[in-house]
Amino acid sequence: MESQRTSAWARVLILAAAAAAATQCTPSRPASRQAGGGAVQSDIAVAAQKTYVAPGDLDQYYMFASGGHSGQIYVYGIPSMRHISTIPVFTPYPATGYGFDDESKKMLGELTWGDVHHPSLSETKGDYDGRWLFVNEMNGRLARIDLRDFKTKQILGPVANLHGNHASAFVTPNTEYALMASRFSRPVPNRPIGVDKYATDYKGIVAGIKIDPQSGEMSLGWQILMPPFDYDLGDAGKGPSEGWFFLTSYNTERATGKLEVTSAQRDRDYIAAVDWRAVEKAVAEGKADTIGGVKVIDPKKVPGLVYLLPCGKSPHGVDVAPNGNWIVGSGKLQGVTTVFNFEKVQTAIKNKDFTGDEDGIPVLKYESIKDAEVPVGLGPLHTQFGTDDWAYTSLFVDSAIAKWKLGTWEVVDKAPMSYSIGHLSAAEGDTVSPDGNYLVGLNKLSHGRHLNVGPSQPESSQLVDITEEKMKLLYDAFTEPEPHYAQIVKADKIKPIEVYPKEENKHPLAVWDVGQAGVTRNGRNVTVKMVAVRSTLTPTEFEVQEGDTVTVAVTNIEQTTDELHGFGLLDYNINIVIDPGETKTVTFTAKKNGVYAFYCTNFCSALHQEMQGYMVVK
Ligand code: RUQ
Ligand code: CUA
Repeated sequence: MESQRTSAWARVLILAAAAAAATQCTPSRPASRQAGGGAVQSDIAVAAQKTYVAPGDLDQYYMFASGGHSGQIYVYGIPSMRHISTIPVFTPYPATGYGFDDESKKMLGELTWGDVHHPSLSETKGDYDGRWLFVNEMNGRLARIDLRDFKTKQILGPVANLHGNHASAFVTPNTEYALMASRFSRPVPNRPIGVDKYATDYKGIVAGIKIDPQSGEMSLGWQILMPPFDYDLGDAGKGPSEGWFFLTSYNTERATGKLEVTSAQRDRDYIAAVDWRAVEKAVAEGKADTIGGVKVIDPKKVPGLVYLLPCGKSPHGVDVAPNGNWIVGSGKLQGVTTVFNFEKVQTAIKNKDFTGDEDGIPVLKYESIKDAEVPVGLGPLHTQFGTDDWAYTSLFVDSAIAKWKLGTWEVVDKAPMSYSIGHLSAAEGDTVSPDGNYLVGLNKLSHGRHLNVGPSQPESSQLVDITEEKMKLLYDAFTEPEPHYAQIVKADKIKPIEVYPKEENKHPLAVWDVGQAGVTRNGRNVTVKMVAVRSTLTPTEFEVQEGDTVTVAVTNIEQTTDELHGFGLLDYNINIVIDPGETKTVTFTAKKNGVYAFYCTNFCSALHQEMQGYMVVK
């Protein structure tokens, strides 16, 4: 087994080396110190200077990176690549008390694990507007983070009918919808039908999640019943293609079992093009059925909503270019990436230029809708965009980034990545107006780019300078596992608050005066209204009876930024953190009689160690 694995990787590496040798362009990167020489040293100096953010200075960009199956979002500054914050989303995080207080615990529900893949910043007219960040999760959920305070405010789902939400969140250019789709088909509604009926009785689902333009509140929009393919990635159309969603799919063979063989039979799979405005209209006209509480449209009964664009082979990423007319689809088992022309797609639809259908969904003729097959290299996955029509495609097998030009389709440069790049993210690189400047390769393996810590090697992402003709590697950074997609936004677009203003705190259990702090009892329910302010938690002691249901509501009455307090209760698995101006509650059952200490867990002042008290259980 072990030797088989090694040889597979050896093959990948040989391929990568051969490809690197074959390319005309010598990728530039800071040479290692061992290479010596004046010019080399100055290259390193240039790279160092470009990433060095001096003490007191701030980064130019925020990068929001998915944390994969850690369930979290990690925030980095660019160009320093410093990890500056962790936003807990689908997984408890004691550092901020997330998943311990009543509210976030309720939001997480039964699941304390999530698999985050694609962060999606809210947009206005196709540009990031700095309001919210939406993130998908494989267990059929979507979360909204408010960028006013970098906190998770809503988790929607698990959404009915849809299994394995990977092609998500990808909001529309004016944040009307976020996308969801099933990677795993199954019977809809879910019921125990054997896998032998997969091809006929299992269904895929593509869903539009409605977003309230004022509050950002997400609600179930609609779903489309799709053939049982694996929907993999998506993107929203913009400009001329605004109003459409594009989704790659693999396993259009409708195969089961060993997919690495059974799903790689066809030369072409599909990109599904969904006219979401038409879907919205059809749903409003009552053409949907309600399944599992969601409006579901069957395109066999309602034609004109979905079309299939053939795309080779086992496509992964699909990315709409800034001008909205080019749709780049990358077949991960190919050496080219395909560029489709949206105008041609529209013409083909009008002329019924179809080659067949899948469960009633028309398949467009490949030759009629493609503009180019760009020879980017082996294993193309994702494409990001820069200024002046530059496009950057990640190559997993080649372990490199290819730079090419939209319109001329010329590949002009390749930069090696260490190793096996997955996603890549350019500064505002999926908006209508990319910034250029920086690109980050989010690598799947790191192979010794950091100090050795054992069999699980630290993940590595690489910062690349894209201001010049040749891409230049600037920096290797540890990124929290498991990095998938990331988005990079100009720092001045994000305007976080300093404190929660007192006037905005409408919590029914908030107390703003230590004189009002105290304990009330209602039958077996005890409520402790507690005030946290440097350097006391008031009341400093309280008594309850064994078996009581106890709610501790802590208000941090500080109005100074960064003055957080914690409430940790020993032996109770409780730690909540309260930001200045916030009230949070935690509810638990007083167990075995005895004395239990509580204390402030967030270092807040010179007398932080004194910020402690006792709960006596009688
Ligand atoms: S995927 S390495 Cu989960 Cu976005 Cu492409
Ligand atoms: Cu309050 Cu430490």
